[in-house]
Amino acid sequence: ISGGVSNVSFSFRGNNPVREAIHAVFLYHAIQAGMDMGIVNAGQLAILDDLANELREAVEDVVLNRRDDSTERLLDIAGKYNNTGEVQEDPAAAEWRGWDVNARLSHALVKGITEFIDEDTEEARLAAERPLHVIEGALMDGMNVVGDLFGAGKMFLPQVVKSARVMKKAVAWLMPYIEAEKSEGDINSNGKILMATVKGDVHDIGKNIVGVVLQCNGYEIIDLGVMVPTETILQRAT
Ligand code: B12
Repeated sequence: ISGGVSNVSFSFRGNNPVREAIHAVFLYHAIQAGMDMGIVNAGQLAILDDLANELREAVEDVVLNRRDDSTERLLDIAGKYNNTGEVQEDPAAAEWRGWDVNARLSHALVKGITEFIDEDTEEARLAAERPLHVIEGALMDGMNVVGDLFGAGKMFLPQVVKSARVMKKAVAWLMPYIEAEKSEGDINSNGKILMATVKGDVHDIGKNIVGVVLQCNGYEIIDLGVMVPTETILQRAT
């Protein structure tokens, strides 16, 4: 059993203390489980017992898949470890709460902060003409910032997963208001629409929004979900 060990920590590029901790923990457990050749940068390998307890425990939770919220817990503390391994406090932590609502929504999406998303989305909704405009405006703008940072290698997949959760929470807040806009007399179906995200693709936030909007406009939606093989889509459509 062999492999390049640094692959397991690739999503933490730019944060060497966390990467080295992941390598140390992974090697320790993988060797016990039978790994007999690992490609490692020996000069950059942390000693397992030298790791801060908090970091080691969070990394072990991820590597051993011990908890459902392992990713969040590691992400929460990862930012505290700089290149010297010292714990840093973020002085600007609360400053963003004073910003304008669009900037706050964008910040929450980029940083993956769910704490204030309901109240901020509500504030944006009250200021908007229609609830859908909040999605099409501030939330999409924020997601595009996330996409650009990710595309540029400045944000990593676990962080984008957190952004997606923030987006989903904001959209969930707006959904009842979007549904409430449905015209009362719309009893007849305008037709059926089959929706799916194709095999290999998990991006479903946009699809789900489109599904609800179409439903509100009198269409009957058959949503097959994500990662749907072509044959299944064709079978269902015929
Ligand atoms: C959130 C996100 C994720 C989340 C998805 C969570 C989820 N459940 O959806 C996670 C973290 C899982 C993810 C994973 C990956 N992602 Co991603 N992700 C994004 C991100 C940042 C936002 C997408 C989003 O939700 N936007 C908000 C919604 C509301 O907008 P939307 O999707 O565009 O939908 C609107 C319209 O497109 C349209 N629409 C959408 N669907 C439909 C359907 C119909 C019928 C109609 C009419 C209209 C319509 O209406 C919607 C409302 O306006 C984008 C970047 C971006 N700016 O889009 C990258 C992005 C899409 N991801 C990208 C990549 C590369 C990946 C990964 C391959 C990364 C990796 N190395 O593993 C994986 C793929 C995993 C997989 N197997 O699919 C690339 C895709 C590049 C490409 N063109 O192929 C992007 C563009 C980022 C980038 N710049 O590199 N990702």
